[in-house]
Amino acid sequence: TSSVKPKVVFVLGGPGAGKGTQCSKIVNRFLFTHLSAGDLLREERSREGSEFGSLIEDYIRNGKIVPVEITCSLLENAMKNSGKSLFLIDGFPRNQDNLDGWNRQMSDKVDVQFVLFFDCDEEVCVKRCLIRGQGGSGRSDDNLESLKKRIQTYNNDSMPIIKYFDDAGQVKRIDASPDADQVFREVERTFMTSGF
Ligand code: UP5
Ligand code: MG
Repeated sequence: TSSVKPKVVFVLGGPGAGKGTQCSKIVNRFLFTHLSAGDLLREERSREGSEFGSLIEDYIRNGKIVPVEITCSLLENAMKNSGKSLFLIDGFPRNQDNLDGWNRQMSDKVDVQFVLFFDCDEEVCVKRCLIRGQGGSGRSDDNLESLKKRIQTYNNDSMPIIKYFDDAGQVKRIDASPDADQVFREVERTFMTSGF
């Protein structure tokens, strides 16, 4: 076992801000492994024999945040199974329960480098998700009703976590409203100036 802890960058921002899109670009350019908490939950939802399938679907459709024990274990297992040591954790932690659970389970096992925050207007976020839904994303939460709940959860529960990290000087903010390539130029600059 290595004595060097895995390094983590948290990637946060509203629904549709572009977290997944930018993480793919980061992975192509830097030596990071991308772990989307939402993708891991959707995978677990459809896993044969999962005891959490219907719970996860209910939470996702209603834009609610799944209890941290489930999400954090999926993240920890994915980190272990990857054999890698440099991670983008996309879409987590998104409320106080997530942050507390992470601190209990993971904070002494990994080093969090910074928080990459994709800042994007609500209307832009909603529009992007609706367009994606119309294109057949298959996501049960890419509809107006779920999006209203996702936005509400983001404003009420996730923004305070971003504020907490910002007050601790850990946030690198990116304007996520330009086109994806333009956003990535800022992202690339951020990682380079952070030594990656
Ligand atoms: N797009 C991307 N960038 C663009 C740009 N610059 N200009 C124009 N279009 C752009 O992008 C969304 C869409 O916009 C795509 O079609 C893309 O092409 C386009 P994407 O990169 O997918 O944005 P992202 O921020 O990843 O949006 P996503 O919908 O994945 O965000 P959410 O945070 O809502 O979704 P997530 O999968 O993280 O979570 C879903 C649900 O899972 C949550 O609501 C919650 O119920 C549950 N969850 C938990 O309970 N706990 C967790 O820890 C995580 C999730
Ligand atoms: Mg995503």
